[in-house]
Amino acid sequence: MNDSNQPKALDVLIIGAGFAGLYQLYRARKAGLTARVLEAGDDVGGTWYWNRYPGARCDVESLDYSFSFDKDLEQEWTWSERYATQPEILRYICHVADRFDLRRDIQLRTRVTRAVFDEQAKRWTVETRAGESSGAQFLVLATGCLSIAQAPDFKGLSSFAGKWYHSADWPKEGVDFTGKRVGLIGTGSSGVQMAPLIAEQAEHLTVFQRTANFSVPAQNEPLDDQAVRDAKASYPERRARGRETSNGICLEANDQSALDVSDEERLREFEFRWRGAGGGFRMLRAFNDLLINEKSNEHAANFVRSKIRAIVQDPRTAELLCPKGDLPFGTKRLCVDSGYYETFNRPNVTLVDVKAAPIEEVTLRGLRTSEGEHELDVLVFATGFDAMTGALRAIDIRGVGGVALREKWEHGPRTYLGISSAGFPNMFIIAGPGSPSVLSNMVHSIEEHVDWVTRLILHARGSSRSLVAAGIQAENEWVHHVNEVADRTLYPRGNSWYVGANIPGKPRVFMPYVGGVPAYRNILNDVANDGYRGFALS
Ligand code: N01
Repeated sequence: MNDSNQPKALDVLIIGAGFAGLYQLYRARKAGLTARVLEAGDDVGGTWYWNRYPGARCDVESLDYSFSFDKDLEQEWTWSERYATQPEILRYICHVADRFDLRRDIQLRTRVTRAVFDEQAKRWTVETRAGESSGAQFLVLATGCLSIAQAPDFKGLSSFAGKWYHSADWPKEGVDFTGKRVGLIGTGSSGVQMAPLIAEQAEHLTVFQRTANFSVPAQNEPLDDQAVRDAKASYPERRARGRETSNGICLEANDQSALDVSDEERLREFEFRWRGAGGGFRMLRAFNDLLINEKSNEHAANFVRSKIRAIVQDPRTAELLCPKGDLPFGTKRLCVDSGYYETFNRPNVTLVDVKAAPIEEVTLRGLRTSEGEHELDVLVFATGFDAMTGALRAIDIRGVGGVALREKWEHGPRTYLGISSAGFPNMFIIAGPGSPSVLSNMVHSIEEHVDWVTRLILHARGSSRSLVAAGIQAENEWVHHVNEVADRTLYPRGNSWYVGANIPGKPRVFMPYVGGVPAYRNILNDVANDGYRGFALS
């Protein structure tokens, strides 16, 4: 940041120092561009900096959820578990920042509040909460898809005598639940991951569930020396296989319909994917039509329900934990857990149905539902995020003619390829709405976007163009395509954050691109080979 408040002649200004911002900085530097990152946190890491709650780990296996751009980095870093914990992922991200000497171009503790495009100068100027400003020709929004926490505005929260925490803003020093009566609100991925650990420590854990979600066991395990050696020796093949799967993760897919096999065969496949060799998102690949065919989907849903009933000893609790109603399996982000359902067999854990008896208020001593008061010492919100658009809308972004992105996106996000938005030239979004993003291995999609955006910038520079602008027709066609592809699936049916259903008043739009990683890559390649079709370079 400059001292005199005058915009600096920077090529690329990047907002956010998570996986996306770090890689964009690395790639820009390699391309000979001057670049700088502004980051709100007091260290790098993005999602993995903020989400420090007990049990936080990635639901994509570490060998996939890691950078592939540097072969030496792959060889020198050793993951200790199949699914890395948050501290291990954060250590990895810090290692990347140090190893590639990225920190000298990262300004921490800097919250960007506004970004304005100057049509004359063809440059962006950003302003920060501290009142500083900085400018660059290109603006890259590496602000993350799940970075604006959503804490419900419960009546009475300020009167609560105990402490409360949100999963996405967890204290660095941790929280000691020993001897405490803890109330956990939210049973998505975060709640499902933290419940078993809180239950082990707390005197009592009350889980307040509004909607039962599907969860499958991670089947996490340590990676022993042999597994690590094998993985390191086969990284190129693993990455290549991953890139050819619909979500960019190296998982075995079964290319059969769930309706084309016998009951025994179907059960065998589901069991295989639930047990030791399987686990996690493998369940979504058990058959090729689980997310497009209602009947196939119902088979998977019934299988998971049967598992819940077999694990949870109290039949009433088991029934409450079984997802019901119009929630096709996997259309809300599938939770990947380690002992979630088993937790409800502990004598110190209670499940409360807050759909039947809604939360009315937080009181001095706890939380009141329509059925009565629960006395609690600590409240934990695992209530999610204003996903995909929240971090972009949190910045007052002004494009051509002073138009605000917030206004343009009033009825839902509109992008060309999930990368650019018409009227906002020289601005790029990494893994934004309209791209595979959260439906894919984020690290893979981030690398793909950053590489593509950097090539586009170099292409513009190489042909002496200073302005890169997505066209409105190309954008309209892309938005139509994103919706059309989503509507061929069961995804839009789930009341999930994928459609903004968790944020009161948010327009219901299926935000990520469900066409799959390989198809999307082909489109990106075609657009580039066609002279960046749909972009005006001037
Ligand atoms: O948030 P969520 P999350 N009263 O939105 C409930 C990623 N992630 O932080 O379903 C009562 O999924 C809400 O209930 P309902 C991953 O992509 C990844 O858990 O709206 N309850 C729901 O149960 C994930 O999908 C990892 O009825 C209220 C919960 O809060 C995404 O982040 C780990 C409520 C929110 O679930 C978000 O996950 C963690 C209210 N007023 C997160 N408001 C891994 O990699 C909300 N809820 C494993």
